[in-house]
Amino acid sequence: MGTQRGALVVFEGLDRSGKSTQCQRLVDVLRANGEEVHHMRFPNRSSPIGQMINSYLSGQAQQDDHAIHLLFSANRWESVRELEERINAGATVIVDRYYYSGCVYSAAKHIPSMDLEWCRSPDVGLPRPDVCIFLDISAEEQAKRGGFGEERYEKRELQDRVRECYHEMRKHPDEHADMVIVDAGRGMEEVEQEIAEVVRRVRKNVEGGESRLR
Ligand code: DGP
Ligand code: NA
Ligand code: NA
Repeated sequence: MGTQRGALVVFEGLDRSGKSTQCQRLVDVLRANGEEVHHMRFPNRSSPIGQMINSYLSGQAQQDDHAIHLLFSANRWESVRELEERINAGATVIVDRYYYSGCVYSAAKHIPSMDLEWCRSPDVGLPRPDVCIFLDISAEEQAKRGGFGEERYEKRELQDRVRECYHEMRKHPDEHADMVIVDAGRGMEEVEQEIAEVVRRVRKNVEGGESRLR
């Protein structure tokens, strides 16, 4: 009998949604329970491609919008073997941003030659997660949480369009995988508990063979 594979859990959300904090807390809680967990985040800024992305996001470098889109995708593809190996070895793999971000941040630019379908295509074939936990936050709550950082996409108008694109993606669950929406406008612990509940359920489905990676 082979090793039971682990679950692939993706977190998505707007900037300032508390996504990275929640991701880290889940990783910590599972590890404290003695679970095998592998934490990844995209963009992975440590590789040469990731360093190009980092320069772009920080405003140090310019890139054509199509070119940067493909670099973000390549940055996921260069980690796919690591991701699959960890899952197959039985670890729960928790990923902070994935191809959903790849779609929506580019589609939100409203460039005619970059519609949602074009934006999705370079990521087609990446392992489809067992769950995508979408941390939803209203524009009002996002504004209350204080100013955005300095990075390229942290601007009110673009964030509103990103929010719309995420909701647009949810209407096509077959193509884009199911999202579980979590209201991230609440207190940290409430959000954390709901996420823990979702992850428990998903892992049970994986163990029972009811959730298949595609
Ligand atoms: P983070 O490190 O999670 O704050 O993400 C950095 C920024 O990059 C954030 O504004 C979201 C954006 N982003 C993440 N993945 C992608 C992607 O694949 N494509 C594009 N265009 N933007 C992305
Ligand atoms: Na950010
Ligand atoms: Na983040």
